[in-house]
Amino acid sequence: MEERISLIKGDITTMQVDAIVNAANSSLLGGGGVDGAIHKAAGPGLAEICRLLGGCETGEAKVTPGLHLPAKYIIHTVGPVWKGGDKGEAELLANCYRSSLNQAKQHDCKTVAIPNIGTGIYRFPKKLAAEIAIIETKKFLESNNLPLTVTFVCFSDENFNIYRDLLDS
Ligand code: AR6
Repeated sequence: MEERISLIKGDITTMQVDAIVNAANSSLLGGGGVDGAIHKAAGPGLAEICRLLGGCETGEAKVTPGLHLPAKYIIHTVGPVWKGGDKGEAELLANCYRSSLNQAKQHDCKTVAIPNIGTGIYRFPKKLAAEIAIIETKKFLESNNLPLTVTFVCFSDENFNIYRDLLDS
């Protein structure tokens, strides 16, 4: 299992993988954070394609081509806005990982990179989000042959350190 999960600190838009995951909003029309960076790097064609998808529910995931990105596909998922923890946020975030990895599998992706969904503008607590990300990814990889590898891409030192400690333990 260990060799199928890796961790790096960096910008997900530069990842040379079959698919990157985007932390989008339910309109899928773009926004700030990693979503803004992905739309900027993929080019204006991405918003045009996303407009045709009719939005996305929280916890679900939809796929577009990567356009100008090195990645072949972008898997857009919508994390929950953190409202204190008693609004099903943890289960919704787990659904983001399940749906995204399932889409990767359906699209025959061998390599996938995932950012820290929900932990920016949506304010999901970072440690809990990392625990959910790692548990759900391990579970999925244990019962599926694809994707072969998942790379967690952390933009901040804080998230990188949280993931490193959890993956080491
Ligand atoms: N590469 C990797 N990770 C990044 C990058 C990047 N280039 N840029 C930021 N991050 P956020 P959310 C990290 O706010 O909390 C958007 O407006 C960032 O440090 O992007 O799910 C959407 O349209 C943080 O750890 O996503 C939605 O409206 C993580 O990505 C809303 O934000 C997620 O932070 C979604 O909020």
